[in-house]
Amino acid sequence: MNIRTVSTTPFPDQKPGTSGLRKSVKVFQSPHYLENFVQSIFDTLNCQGQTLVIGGDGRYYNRQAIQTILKMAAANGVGRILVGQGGILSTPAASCVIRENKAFGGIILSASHNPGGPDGDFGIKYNVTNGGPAPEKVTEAIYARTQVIDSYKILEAADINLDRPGSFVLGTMDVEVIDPVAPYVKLMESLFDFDRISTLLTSGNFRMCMDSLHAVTGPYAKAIFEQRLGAPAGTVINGVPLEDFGGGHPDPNLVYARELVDILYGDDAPDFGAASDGDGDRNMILGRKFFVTPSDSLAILTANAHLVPGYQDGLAGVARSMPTSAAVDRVASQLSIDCYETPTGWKFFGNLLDAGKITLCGEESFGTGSNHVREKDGLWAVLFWLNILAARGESVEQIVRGHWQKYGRNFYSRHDYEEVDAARANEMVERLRSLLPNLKGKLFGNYQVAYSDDFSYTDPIDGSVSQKQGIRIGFTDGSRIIFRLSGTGTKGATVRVYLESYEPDASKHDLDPQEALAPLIGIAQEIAQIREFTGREAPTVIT
Ligand code: VG1
Ligand code: CO
Repeated sequence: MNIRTVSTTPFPDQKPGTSGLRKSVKVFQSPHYLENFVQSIFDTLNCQGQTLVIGGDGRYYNRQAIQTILKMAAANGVGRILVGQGGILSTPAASCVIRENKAFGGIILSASHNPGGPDGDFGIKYNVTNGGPAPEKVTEAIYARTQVIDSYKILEAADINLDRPGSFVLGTMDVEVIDPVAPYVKLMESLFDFDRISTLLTSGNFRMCMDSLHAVTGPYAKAIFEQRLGAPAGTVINGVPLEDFGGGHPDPNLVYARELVDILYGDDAPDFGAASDGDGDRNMILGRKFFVTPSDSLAILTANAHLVPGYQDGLAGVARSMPTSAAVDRVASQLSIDCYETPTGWKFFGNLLDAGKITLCGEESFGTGSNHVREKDGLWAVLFWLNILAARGESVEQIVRGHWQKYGRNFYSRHDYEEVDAARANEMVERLRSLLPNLKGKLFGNYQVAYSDDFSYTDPIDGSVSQKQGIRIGFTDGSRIIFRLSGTGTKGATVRVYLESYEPDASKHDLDPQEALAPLIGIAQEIAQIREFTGREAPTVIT
């Protein structure tokens, strides 16, 4: 065996963010950059003789990175690697494969919703034995290692053919190229009423459109909706994964999934529309001329879970990230189950899921999931909605409006200021922190501040503490404004402003959220001086 030890020096910027290490492709292509991070994973975790899972969202540099990682894994004594055919594994499918094979962990290559291609972004993320993103103590240890690394090991060998299933040997390591879709489809079949959904999709009275945005879910969505459930060919659009996502921004929201939005708001619109992101863990749900906010979606899935076979025995509890609206809290209280509030990022749900404290969880950023894997799961959410639609025989809009009538409506919106000057964004947050102690009791128009803090989370299972997770300003009527800096962007800083108000009066549920939230939007500007610090008159993206 020809193992080469290569000298290297640390890169200062290899600290994982909200979801792994994300940088431009160009940064990842600089000599030793990928290798340093991968060796730091192997140095931090003892993978000797263990099984690992590898796959990615198919974006530019996925295949090259996988070949490098395979050779480094072989040189570092990994026992066996399962790799998705073509280098493909959606994030939830990777989580499923890690769990099913009781693997030690996995490496996922993705920058999720960030654009791809030679001028786009790339990313790498380590998932642990439960199939979920590594917790902070692991990512911090990997980062610490990147800061002192002086060499990495790599096997001199030819590339593996990733394009057909089969077994290979690399040094002393076994490599199995596996079907990336089949295990995931099997898991979905075990949770949802496929017969009932199939009856709906083939009835002739119901049409759906699934937009895979030329990202990883194309083959999964075609296998599930068109082949397995019998929806007509063409139900899945943009279903061929492309290395640059066709030049698009693979983020399923009203701005970036424009084609789908135009179809669902056009003449002769189908009954149901959905989209997913680069790595398949996000989802957007649309009815005919109707948008379901992700926060409402989580609440509605919770309220209707008893209609779905995999969840009909009840939910242990639910969780949402702190900026996600409190719509699900109302359902949880009605069901008398616990509702947890975690920092942004799926890694914080892992302990609660493992401990059996929660069954469903979600984030305002188009992420929903359950205890079936340890990642958020886009197609799972689409199937959950289809199962509810099939069981209730109502439209998406009817279901959402009925939900608001029963529980009240949590008006919600997120305003993003992307690619702003990082130093100024940090100054804005620092200034906000300094204001926090004096805000309580202050009046802004009709709104009185009930509390203001920088969110700190103590994990109820292992006691670990995560601080500075977002500035919260809560008002006496339950409204909230939250300020955070993104931990996934790669250019400058992205300021996120989250706005929420509660409206029990059904006669006011028709308001446009931007109108309903207008007073809070004004207060956010007044308190944070967003325009002054970002130099922007308006947000880049409103969701
Ligand atoms: C964003 C979202 C967060 C999500 C994360 C990863 O993080 O706000 O809710 O968990 O992306 O999603 P941030 O730090 O940019 O706000 V994905 O689909 O990249 O895996
Ligand atoms: Co994603």
